[in-house]
Amino acid sequence: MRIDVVTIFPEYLAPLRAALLGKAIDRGLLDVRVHDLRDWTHDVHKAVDDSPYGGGPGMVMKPQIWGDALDSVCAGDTPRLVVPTPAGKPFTQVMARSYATESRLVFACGRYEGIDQRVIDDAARRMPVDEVSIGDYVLVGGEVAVMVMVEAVARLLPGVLGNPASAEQDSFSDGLLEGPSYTRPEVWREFAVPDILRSGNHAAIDRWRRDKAIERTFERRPDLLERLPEGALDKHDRAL
Ligand code: 6GU
Repeated sequence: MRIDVVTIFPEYLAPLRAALLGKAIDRGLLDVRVHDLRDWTHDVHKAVDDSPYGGGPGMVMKPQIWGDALDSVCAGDTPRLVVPTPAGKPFTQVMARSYATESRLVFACGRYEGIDQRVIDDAARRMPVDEVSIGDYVLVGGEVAVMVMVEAVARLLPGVLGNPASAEQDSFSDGLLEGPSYTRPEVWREFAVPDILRSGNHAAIDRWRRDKAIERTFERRPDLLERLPEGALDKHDRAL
């Protein structure tokens, strides 16, 4: 998969080349290209923003520069364009799975009060465009949101995770939060590992893990239980 990121802070995206994603890049599973938006400016000041029509605080990113940048980065291709914004639709694991099937993603990072809307409307005439938020809080710009989304997508690409079963067992893949995990020692600071996990009875262990997942989801994210597909809970689950 190829991922392009256009930003006025290219150095901010450096962590994408570290750790697991760095390894995926080195192994050729992922091609990440970060572009400096200011490369498409024409004036000596390399200005990328201007005051908003209609007044108000903050600055809006200029359409001409973004238009040229996206024309150049998307040239001859139809990638999916993702524009991070707190006003976007919420990013979810379902979207991460869908993005992981694309051959190309282009992320357009806005700063200030955002990008002139016509940039998004124009791009949408030629390619699929998503304005996406990573949660109900406000960041300074889209860069960190891009890192979040790229990490969520990249770990789903074939070969990126050492053990593909980890992606299948994630919180959210069955619509429930994952329950607690334990490793050695058996007792630590007076806390013992639950006996059942050492019983060797794998059917009972699976049942216990599912019970814990349901309890945790009920306590922390009751909204997720409401949204489970019909038939996702069996009789035992519903008795909890
Ligand atoms: Cl995607 N961008 C910005 N700037 N703030 C956010 C966000 C995105 N998602 C939540 N807050």
